Amino acid sequence: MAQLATSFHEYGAWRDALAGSIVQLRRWLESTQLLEGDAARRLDVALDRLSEDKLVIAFVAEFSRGKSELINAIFFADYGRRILPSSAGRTTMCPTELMYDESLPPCIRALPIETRARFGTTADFKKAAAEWRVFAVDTNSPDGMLQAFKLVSETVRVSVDEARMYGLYDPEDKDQAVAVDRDGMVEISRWRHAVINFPHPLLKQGLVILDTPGLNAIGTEPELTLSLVPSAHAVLFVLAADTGVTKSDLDVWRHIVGDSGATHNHIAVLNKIDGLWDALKSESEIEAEVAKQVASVSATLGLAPARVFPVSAQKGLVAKVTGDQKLLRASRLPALEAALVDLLVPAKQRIVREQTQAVIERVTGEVRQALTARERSLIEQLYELRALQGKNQSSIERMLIRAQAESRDFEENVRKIVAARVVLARLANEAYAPLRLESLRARVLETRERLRKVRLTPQFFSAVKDYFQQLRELLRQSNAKIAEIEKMVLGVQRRFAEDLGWSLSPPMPFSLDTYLAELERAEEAYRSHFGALAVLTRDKWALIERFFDTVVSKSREVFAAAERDTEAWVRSLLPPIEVQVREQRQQLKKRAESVARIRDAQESLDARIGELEEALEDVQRRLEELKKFAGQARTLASRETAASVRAAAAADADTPAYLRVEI
Ligand SMILES: Nc1nc2c(ncn2[C@@H]2O[C@H](COP(=O)(O)OP(=O)(O)OP(=O)(O)O)[C@@H](O)[C@H]2O)c(=O)[nH]1
Ligand SMILES: [Mg+2]
Repeated sequence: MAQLATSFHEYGAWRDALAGSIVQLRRWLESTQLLEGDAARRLDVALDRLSEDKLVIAFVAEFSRGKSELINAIFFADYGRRILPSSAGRTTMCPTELMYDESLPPCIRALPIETRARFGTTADFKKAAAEWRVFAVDTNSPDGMLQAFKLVSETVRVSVDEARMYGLYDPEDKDQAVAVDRDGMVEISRWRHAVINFPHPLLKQGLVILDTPGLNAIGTEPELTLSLVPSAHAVLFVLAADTGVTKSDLDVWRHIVGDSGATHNHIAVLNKIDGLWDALKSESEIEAEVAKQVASVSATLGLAPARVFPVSAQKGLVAKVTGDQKLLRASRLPALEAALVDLLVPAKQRIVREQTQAVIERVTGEVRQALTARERSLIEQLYELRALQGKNQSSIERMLIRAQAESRDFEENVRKIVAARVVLARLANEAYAPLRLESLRARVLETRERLRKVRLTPQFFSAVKDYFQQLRELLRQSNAKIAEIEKMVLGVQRRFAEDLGWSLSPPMPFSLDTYLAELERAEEAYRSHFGALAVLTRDKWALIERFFDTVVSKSREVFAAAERDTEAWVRSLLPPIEVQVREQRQQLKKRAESVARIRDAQESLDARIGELEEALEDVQRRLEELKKFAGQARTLASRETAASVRAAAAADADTPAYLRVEI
């Protein structure tokens, strides 16, 4: 973990420093009255994003492959014992998130399994704190923690009917039929989901570990497939050397790969290699055996051999607890940890960097534009007034008339911007309309109605297909309006460029394509789960309905995010022009007023020139300061962590970095 800890710490420090530089920039903008409402909002969003930044690692596998043991070995060896329950047979019964939210005391929050009979996904229930049971965790007592963490393996015995109601029993599944006892009861998890809030150093840095239960859980808790696992930054798929890749392992693998659309952040772990250690075999024989298994896993999963890590979680944990370096090396755990760092940190840093840099560049760019416009106008005024020095009253009069005319003429531009605002508001409403939750709700109701009618017939599949089709159509409608808005804003900018010689940066490129892709992924997941179902039974139906709930919840999420992003984008379009118009209008007014005062001998020409010179110096100083702040933030943002440097070097050399890490 030392490597992970160092790397995370380095990344956390980078992120905090970056946030610090944004805070500084924001304070400076505020103190110099250069902070516009929209820019302030954007900086705040960037800061929130940095403070809520999470790195999620998901552990997925069939039951008993050693997911929980691996988590214990990688993250919790310092406690000197197993913290997460790990034992033969099914152990972890519900999806478990380990994270740290400092606004809460250390605790375990658990969502009762009974909520599965009700409408709503885990994500929906996350918003309803009262539905969760909260158990305190005493972090000073490893025994107490161990006791508390046992919660994730708690089970209850319920009747087959009750299990069916929760979508946890399928009579066609032979394994499940065997599990029914003489009284017609089956054992199911007591909890639907658990969130462990725990002040572990890595969790404090924003790491989130997702431990999942094996066996069928992937099929029965659709949220894992649709949301939790695909949004993880790294997915560790665990296999065991003693079982090899079984059919059920492959089922799990296909689901996670199919659902997340790519394997770029997937690692396969071939666990329990200690089973291959054999005192009667030479080291090279064992090595050859391991290599053979790795090659076979790599071929079966279609994953590069460098992405398959043979380890012994159990021996790794023992080695760390007892400080046995030789055993630790033999467990090969450090190589996996190094790979995790090199997979996770650089990818995450790149995303955070790009997002943050874009905001900083945009905001500082707009402020620079406004300041440069002010500078230009001051220079022009100074030029004019200097030319008046030593001139008679009538030239001053002529200049006043010209200044007043220019100020009046400029009002035309103010009207133009008001008109643009009206047009934008209309177009924006047309772009939002398809994204509004009401329009989604109408489609959902319609589809649910249809599903009820076509229940248990193959028409069911076309109803779901149409549902996705309609949703995509809504996003496309909105996309078309967004393109229209962009064209309109470019037109306005062009007019200002032609009439006044302004150079304005074009609107940020924006479309809803990423959301379209997300919907496609959801549909793909749906298809891969149910597309091959030939017969629809009542119990499969319960499963499908539950999956559809998750699809609805996911689409709600997608639409809400699409609407929020579109609104933010629309809000950012006119302010840069408005700021310049306001600025110029003020300058023109001031200029006419000051020439009038000079004419009336209320102010001397020299004094006014002096004032303007001071104002010019002030603007130029601010431009310098702005450059300094922007430069600082830029340098910070582009600083690489050691893991990123390694990853970049590896990309150059075309060899995975973790192959070259010294262990
Ligand atoms: N020999 C050996 N056994 C291991 C190793 N890792 C885990 N095990 C054992 O495998 C069994 C299952 O481990 P768990 O950590 O509970 O597996 P899991 O994948 O979390 O299983 P579920 O929670 O049921 O999904 C336990 O008895 C572990 O002691 C290993 O590296 N070597
Ligand atoms: Mg487990």
